[in-house]
Amino acid sequence: MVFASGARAECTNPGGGADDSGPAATAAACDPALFDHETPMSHHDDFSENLMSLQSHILLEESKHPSASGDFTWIISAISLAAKSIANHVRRARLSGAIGKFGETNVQGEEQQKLDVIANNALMRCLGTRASVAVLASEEDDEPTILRRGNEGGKYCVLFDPLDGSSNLDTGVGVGTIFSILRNDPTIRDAQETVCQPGTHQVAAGYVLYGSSTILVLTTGNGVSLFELDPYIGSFLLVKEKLRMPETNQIYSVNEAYASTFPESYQRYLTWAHANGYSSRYIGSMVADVHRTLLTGGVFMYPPTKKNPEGKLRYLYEASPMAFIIEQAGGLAYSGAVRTLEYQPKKVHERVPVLLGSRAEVERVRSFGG
Ligand code: AHM
Ligand code: MG
Repeated sequence: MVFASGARAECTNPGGGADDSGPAATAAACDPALFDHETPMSHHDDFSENLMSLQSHILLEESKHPSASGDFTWIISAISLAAKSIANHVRRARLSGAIGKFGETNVQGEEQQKLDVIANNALMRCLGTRASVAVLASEEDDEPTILRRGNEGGKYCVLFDPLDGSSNLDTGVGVGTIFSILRNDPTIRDAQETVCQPGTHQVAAGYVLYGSSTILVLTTGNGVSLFELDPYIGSFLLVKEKLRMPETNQIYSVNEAYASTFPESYQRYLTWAHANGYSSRYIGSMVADVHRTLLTGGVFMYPPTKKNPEGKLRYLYEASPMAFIIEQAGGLAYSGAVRTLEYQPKKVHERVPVLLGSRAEVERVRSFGG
């Protein structure tokens, strides 16, 4: 098998100052023995002409902007490192006794799973050491954490849902981390106000899917890139750039058990879809459902329900970053009548309705009235 020159480049420039893989992984990547195996590494053959790690990709993107300081690369490397740690915990969860409830509820009244806490700690620890991070806001924490003020170098706020869909962990279903990166305005003293920015202000957004493989999807506003974690070398490798989602597909993804309490417009759409040969796909884990929608097209919806009249999903670290990704891939995303990215949140844990997916299919849902 031929291993791409990009892999060798990793060895000569393993970190560029922002290594996310750690010495062990770098050593593994540079071990010539690894390059000689026919299997199991022969899967690289499919894209061996363009073997590029997440870190190299970000460094390359930054090099196109002469004013870029590299701070952003450090943040992505922290997320990547935390994601690898979380992926390991998720994969070994049952063996290591990490399945099950932690025994506390978070600020939103949801029971925390042990892995929610593990994932939150991993992200807090990795991002907390990055000098350019001013504020961290997590689904699992009541209030955003202020790490440093603007005059102390804090340029960015990072918001995340550490382990979305964690109530599914017992059954081995795919779960994920969702993140959103915003600029920090040093003139605003209040952390809550600082992070309450519309999605259009995002510098970057992404998610990590811990499924049959570990996938990282990222946008910095210049298209969507998809990376897959190669467990043999410990790096996220670029699989697809400028990903475009299908214009349309006859698939809807929604918890249909709540349909009788959806707004009537959604009910009318579902009745129409039933009569027109649609398929339904719903995992109940947003990252997995959105990822499938991104790749195969259709719509994902979490409308207002009787139980959650505002919608269930949180704006800042669920709806907004997913909307950024979907729009960058050519799709559309709405929260009620407003384009999700233009919504102005008022609270860190605010919930909104979500409708996102293929352009034509989202427009079709909206044509039923909402
Ligand atoms: P979580 O952040 O507490 O895990 O909840 C969010 C999850 C999403 O992943 C998913 O889309 C939704 O809740 C599923 O909700 P439901 O079980 O009501 O269909
Ligand atoms: Mg969540």
